[in-house]
Amino acid sequence: LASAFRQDGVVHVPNALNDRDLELVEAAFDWRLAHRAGSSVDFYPESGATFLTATGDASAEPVFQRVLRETCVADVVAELFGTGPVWYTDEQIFGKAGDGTGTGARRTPWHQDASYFPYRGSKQAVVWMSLDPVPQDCALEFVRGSHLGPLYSTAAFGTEEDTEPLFSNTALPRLPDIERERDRWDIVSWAVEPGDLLIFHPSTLHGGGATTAAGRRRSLSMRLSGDDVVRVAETDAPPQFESFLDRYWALPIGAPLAAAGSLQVRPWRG
Ligand SMILES: O=C(O)CCC(=O)C(=O)O
Repeated sequence: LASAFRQDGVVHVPNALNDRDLELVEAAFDWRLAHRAGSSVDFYPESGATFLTATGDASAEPVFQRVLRETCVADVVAELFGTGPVWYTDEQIFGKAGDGTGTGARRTPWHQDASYFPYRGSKQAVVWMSLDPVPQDCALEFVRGSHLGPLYSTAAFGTEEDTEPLFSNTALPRLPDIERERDRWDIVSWAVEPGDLLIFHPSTLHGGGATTAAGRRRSLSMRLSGDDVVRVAETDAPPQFESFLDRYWALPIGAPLAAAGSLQVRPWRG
């Protein structure tokens, strides 16, 4: 699994969570949803479908600590990293649902999570967990191996052109239009059941995950990092982007991310 993660930048781990684990994940999703004020965006409201996201660092919350401590999520990531401790950095939820009549929630624009954050390293993992079954034709999609290629600018989301950067003064190259030339990219995806994990490097290009008009998908992503992750200068987002990132922005360039005092989840130091 670790060598697939290193090479492809994404792995599918079926049936990793049991029913009790899933209850914890659902409680964590619900907590972030209930506390999303100030950290949440509703995209494409004109479509009638639901497409919301919210981000933050809820690692002080007991329900998040239970997911991190009691389920295998952090263990699998520790195995992928191979050596060194694992720290929690933040979480993101997506809630998507069709309008129940004719319109599904549209695709998530292609993007790389790493361009939104001021740190880089090979030991980074986004653990994406869906609380609802995701059929193949609505799957989250990844460009295999793209975490080893260029880092592109952020995607704005919610705009007419999916490759439009969120910040206009970006120094990073604009995202390629992957959706218009899908044949040129090595795109992989998996149908997913609740309990499966999709684990990807934050530099892996990913997108997709539409829902049908009758469909609904609630996902929780937990982002974790290891001991080679450092604060870098080259980043797309300005320092005032997402206040929960302040402690990372405050680090000197080159400092290990762990110096920011994130929760260490393996070995557990809660
Ligand atoms: O759930 C989705 O539609 C997108 C997930 C995603 O892009 C992310 O977690 O970065």
